[in-house]
Amino acid sequence: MKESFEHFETHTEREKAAIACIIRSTKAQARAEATDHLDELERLADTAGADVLIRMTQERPLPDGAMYLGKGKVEELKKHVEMLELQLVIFDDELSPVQVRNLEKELGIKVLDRPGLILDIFASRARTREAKTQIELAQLEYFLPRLTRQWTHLSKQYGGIGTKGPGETQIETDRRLINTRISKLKEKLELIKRQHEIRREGRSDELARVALVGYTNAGKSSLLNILASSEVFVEDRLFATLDATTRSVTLSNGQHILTTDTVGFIRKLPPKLVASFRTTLEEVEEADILLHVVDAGSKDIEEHIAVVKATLEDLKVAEKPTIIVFNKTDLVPKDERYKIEDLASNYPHSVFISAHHGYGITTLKDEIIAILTESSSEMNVEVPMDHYEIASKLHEIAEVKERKYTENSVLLKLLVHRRNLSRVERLLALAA
Ligand SMILES: Nc1nc2c(ncn2[C@@H]2O[C@H](COP(=O)(O)OP(=O)(O)OP(=O)(O)O)[C@@H](O)[C@H]2O)c(=O)[nH]1
Ligand SMILES: [Mg+2]
Repeated sequence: MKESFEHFETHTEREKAAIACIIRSTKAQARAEATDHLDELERLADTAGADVLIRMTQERPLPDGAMYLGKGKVEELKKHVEMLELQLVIFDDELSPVQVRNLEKELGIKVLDRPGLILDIFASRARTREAKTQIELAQLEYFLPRLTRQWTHLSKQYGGIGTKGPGETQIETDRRLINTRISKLKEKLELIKRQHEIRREGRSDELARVALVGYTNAGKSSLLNILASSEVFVEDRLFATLDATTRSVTLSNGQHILTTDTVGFIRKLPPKLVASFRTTLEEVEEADILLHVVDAGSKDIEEHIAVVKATLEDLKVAEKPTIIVFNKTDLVPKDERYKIEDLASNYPHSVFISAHHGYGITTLKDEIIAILTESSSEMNVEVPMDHYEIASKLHEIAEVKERKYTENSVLLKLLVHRRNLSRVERLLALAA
């Protein structure tokens, strides 16, 4: 059991799937919304390694307690399962353990819900020890309530599409074992967290920090690449990034800042899953400024912004200075430019860019400078000529507003971010 938790085997074969959701009202808007959500679910399924052959929807105000869909719809779905030889059905909402059990019994194939599918993608994409530990914990916590008195279901439920989850070989597993594993993983994460803290304390280059946040696929990694001339992994799939990557970025006033790319958010992500990413998202908690990247070419801009804001609130970082960065402006057709004007007036602290074309990047950097300046103070310092290296170090961590030379020294008027005040003082002490 213990060993099998450590390994996720990847199957290369793609599975045939159906996706389903209920539409809660008869209004056209509810129908359009459901189509959007199913489009996104289909992309998620594709990322996880399943081909969606059929979509099912049912208009009803509330899901059925026993099977989510009504009995007639489940019958219909069952016919499709047989005819199309489906191996999997994915529901757009979180299902209760009872619903999963009933549906699996009725349909005879694997049943997943949106959070289960997302977990599956995370599990197959996690690379670092930290991400793997976080995912395993999230998987166990998510599946534990679904395992009650259904131990023979463990393998079916745990194994998602692309991955063979923990416990596949151990049908005789018991809850106590899983709980022990959960506490072990929590300890491991606590240790990783402490290591992070130690690393942070030891970091001599305490620069201002900016974190990129946003809906998955908005272009966060692409933006980091253009800001830092780096080559972080970019892909037209959901959840390309799972680990935080930090790069140094030079602003137009010569100041260096650290910019971190983070995991994307998505609608209907249970808060528990977000919480399991706490260690990765610590970078967001540490940031001085958030760049909230939004795909301006999307049909669902407002909903994406709302989902990200709610997630930031969950993480208790919603109060941080934030710049909304509308990316992919190149995808907005010329005759829809009015949309950009509308967004600009609805979101006063926003910048419009195209990470592909490099458009708007200077304006974005200037906005960052402006926010950093608000939390900076002016300092007049004198650096002796024989410590000129200190003057150039100061140039990296503060903005030099004025520079005057005397016979033996250089006089600098600096604008120093509050985060760097103590570092400037330490540097000056070296020159004293
Ligand atoms: N047309 C256009 N496409 C873009 C732009 N920026 C990014 N993309 C594309 O959008 C897709 C997603 O980009 P990423 O940078 O991976 O997005 P992300 O926000 O990091 O996504 P996750 O890590 O999956 O959350 C890729 O196919 C990019 O090439 C842009 O300015 N214009
Ligand atoms: Mg990314």
